[in-house]
Amino acid sequence: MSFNMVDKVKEHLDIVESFDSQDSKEIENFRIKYLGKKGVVTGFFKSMGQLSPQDRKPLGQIVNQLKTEVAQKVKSLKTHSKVSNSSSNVPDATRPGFQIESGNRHPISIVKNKIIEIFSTIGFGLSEGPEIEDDWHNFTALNFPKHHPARDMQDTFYLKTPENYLLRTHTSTVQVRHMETHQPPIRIISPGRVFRSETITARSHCLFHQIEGLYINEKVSFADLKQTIEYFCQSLFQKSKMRLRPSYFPFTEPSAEVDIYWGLETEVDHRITKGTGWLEIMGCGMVDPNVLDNCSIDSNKFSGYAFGLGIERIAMLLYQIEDIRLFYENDIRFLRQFKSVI
Ligand code: 2NL
Repeated sequence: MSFNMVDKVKEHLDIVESFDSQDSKEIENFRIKYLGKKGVVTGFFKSMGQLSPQDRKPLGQIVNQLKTEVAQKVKSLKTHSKVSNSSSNVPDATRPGFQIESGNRHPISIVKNKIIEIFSTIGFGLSEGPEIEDDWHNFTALNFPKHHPARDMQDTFYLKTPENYLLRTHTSTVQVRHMETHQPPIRIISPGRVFRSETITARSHCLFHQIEGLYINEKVSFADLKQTIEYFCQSLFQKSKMRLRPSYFPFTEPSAEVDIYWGLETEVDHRITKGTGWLEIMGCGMVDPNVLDNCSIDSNKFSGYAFGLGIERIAMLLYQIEDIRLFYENDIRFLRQFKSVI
């Protein structure tokens, strides 16, 4: 009896060897015919129960061989198979999945990292801090008068609980915290998210990205500030012509706005510089002695400069992005256009 069975299995081995198909449906039927619950292989195994132990062993071996060969056959045929064009529209679960798409660094992050890198080459360290702040670190320590308009609910987000907390409106808060806990020399830059309550138009956004810088030491002068900013503009924009215009901030005195000469070569240049060729890119100044004293730094012994810039604006200039809302939509088709080296 077992001889008969072994011969039968051998016949199947021949059939399996010569089976060929590129049609996924056909291959699947072939698999089920042999390896399915009611398939040929299972049938052989079941019938082995009635055999004597010495008959069972050789049959077991050859049925196992059949099982392996069917599995191998199915595997090799499937790698070259095509979706069946038979009437069934059951999806073929054996097809390879969709290729996983890789993401892209956000242009805001690319520009932020580039600026951090430029300042790190001249000795500036990185300092980061909380987005939820108190009045002292956001306003009072920075020499904002008690009733300064920036403190209004219209401009600043105040938290309901805990009371008297707010979302920082600039990253100077981080620098105040750094000064409170370190003595000069201090040389840091502080990138981060800042929040403004822009209630004027429904569409305006409330979140921006900013980078501020701070240098405090003995005998720091306005000339040091100017030279650092020149180095920065040259490194980021490859443009060396710049000018400083007098300005005002509560936390610096004197204060200035920095313009770079962008040029007037293209139509876009005319539009973004409003026909002047000049572009405002950042604000800066000498740290007001009141601010130093508020942060336990002796203003008779030390002086310093500070500067701040909005990353969105710089990214728009560098990449010629005309609409700021594109930064917040995370449309992969937009993001893909920016290649990061960092
Ligand atoms: C701008 C102008 C500026 C500062 C930020 C600063 C920080 C401390 C002390 C003094 Cl702790 N100043 N930061 C100074 C001048 C300008 O930012 O247009 N930002 C977007």
